[in-house]
Amino acid sequence: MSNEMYQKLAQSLIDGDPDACVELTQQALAAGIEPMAIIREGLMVGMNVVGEKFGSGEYFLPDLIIAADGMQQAMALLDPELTARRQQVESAGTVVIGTVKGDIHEIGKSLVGTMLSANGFKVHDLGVDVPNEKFIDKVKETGANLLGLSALLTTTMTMQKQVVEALQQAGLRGQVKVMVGGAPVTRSWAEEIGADGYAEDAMSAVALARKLVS
Ligand code: B1M
Repeated sequence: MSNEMYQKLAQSLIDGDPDACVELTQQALAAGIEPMAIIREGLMVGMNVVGEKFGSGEYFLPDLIIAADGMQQAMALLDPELTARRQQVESAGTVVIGTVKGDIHEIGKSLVGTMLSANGFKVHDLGVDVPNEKFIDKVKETGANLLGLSALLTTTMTMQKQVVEALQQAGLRGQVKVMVGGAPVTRSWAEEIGADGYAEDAMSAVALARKLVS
């Protein structure tokens, strides 16, 4: 039953049909499927196919935009459900998170932010295309102990390095752990730029965040 639902959800993104995506997400929730499973097994599977087709030249930018619209509308339904499952724990820490300068990919970063928030972290989400200084200012202002930097483009990953350097220059490196992620980001990149950790997806981001601030 749910396998078929996941496939239909993925297909709605591949077909560029945001209305069907929203309807299927509502149906999946009504059927009692866990929001994280809807994201992982349905939406992300479809989004990855769209990304592959774009990479191979079969799809064009409008196809990406329509798929992202479908996924964002579905996420608007899933976010409150994820938050409603909020763990009743003492504040796990304060996180500043954003997508780095020059990069407007929002969905993965927002999902990581939602999951951190649902797991007891106080999250300040700066959005996308965030200038380096804005990360620094927000860490100063909030006294955050964790900074999350998302980058989805090979061309913008370098901003993660620049932010780590800027933290150092501002004398804040000792106060805040840095977590990096995003499709092109790897563990070895995280090590190379002096970040404290790399997470592959939203669930592992929560586990890593807990480890880093403990
Ligand atoms: Co763009 N895009 N895009 N795109 N896009 C990719 C990333 C790409 C891989 C597609 C491809 O070619 N196959 C490619 C990048 C190639 C590269 O550099 N390696 C690409 C490109 C080239 C571009 C443009 C340059 C296209 C153009 O204009 N010619 C352009 C760049 C714009 C810019 O940012 N300056 C562009 C634009 C767009 C849209 C605006 C149309 C749209 C984004 C809309 C939006 O976010 N509001 C878009 C989309 C949708 C994608 C794909 C298809 C899907 C991204 C997504 O939302 N995935 C993507 C292909 C792909 O990734 N398969 C692609 C779903 C999301 C839940 O997953 O974001 O990976 P993801 O997040 C995951 C993990 O990565 C991780 O956890 C998340 C949840 O599990 N994670 C973290 C993410 N951040 C983290 C932070 C952490 C920890 C984990 O700690 C802080």
